[in-house]
Amino acid sequence: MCTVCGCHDGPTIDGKAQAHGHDHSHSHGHSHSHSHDHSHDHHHYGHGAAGVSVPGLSQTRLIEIETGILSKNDAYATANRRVLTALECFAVNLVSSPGSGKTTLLCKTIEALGTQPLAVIEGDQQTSNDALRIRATGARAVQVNTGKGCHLDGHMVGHAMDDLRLARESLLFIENVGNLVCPAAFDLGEDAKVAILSVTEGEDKPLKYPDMFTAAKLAILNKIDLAPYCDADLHAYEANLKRVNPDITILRVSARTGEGMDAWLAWLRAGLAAKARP
Ligand SMILES: Nc1nc2c(ncn2[C@@H]2O[C@H](COP(=O)(O)OP(=O)(O)O)[C@@H](O)[C@H]2O)c(=O)[nH]1
Ligand SMILES: [Mg+2]
Repeated sequence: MCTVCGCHDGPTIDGKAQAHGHDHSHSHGHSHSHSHDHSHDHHHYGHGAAGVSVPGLSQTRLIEIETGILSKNDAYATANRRVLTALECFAVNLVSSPGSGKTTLLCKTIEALGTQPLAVIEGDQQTSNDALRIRATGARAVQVNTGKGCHLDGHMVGHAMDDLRLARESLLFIENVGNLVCPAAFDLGEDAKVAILSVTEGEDKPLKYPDMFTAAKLAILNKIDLAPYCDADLHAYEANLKRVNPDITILRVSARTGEGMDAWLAWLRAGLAAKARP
């Protein structure tokens, strides 16, 4: 049970409960702020050494819990990474808020990649909608439903990878649960987190959710076809992304019109080539 956001176990893969549960009680950074014109003593969530405040739990205990959860996750992620390296697979973890266009981009990417071997792991709290959308392109996909969970973890992805029986030199796309907070903290064994930020979300989102954009190697600024209709300032999006992560690569894309897709496909192909053993 998550001490902060209430998410807990109960994941299924293609509707089936996972073969064995794992005790997964984690705590991760989560803060809120509120304006008030009165003064009293109270917690400001997100303050303190643990970066979070939970009534009844000390900062030391919170740090112990978080460290335990993340180190367990890291062990699963390391095992996944070993499998991916042995298979010379390039894996990307697509992270974003809900509705930024992850599944649409994936479907267009799969069509554009043609015969390139690939597979997809879909993460959502409920429904198999996205796995069905991916399978409609002819690609293999498994759906992980996280139930109350707010992110995929290394253990779920390991099971899904087993189900997919990945081909050598293939691409693995992992579409994480739509959430700009929690997935940032969880390594899945991927080669890169790719943050999708659509131009309808507001230029300040990298500043509000810096962990996600710091964790990502690549940011896709999606839905640029809509930029003229929502007064989106693409330079401001890019400046804010660079402010939280000066090393981030940014690509302007429209999954709808196909603009920018070539650069994204080139980025994927370069990643795959870099995984090949000499
Ligand atoms: N105009 C426009 N709409 C897009 C684009 N990409 C996705 N969408 C739309 O955004 C909505 C959410 O897309 P979806 O792929 O389900 O987002 P996800 O929740 O991140 O997987 C759908 O209505 C898509 O058709 C884009 O580049 N331009
Ligand atoms: Mg989706």
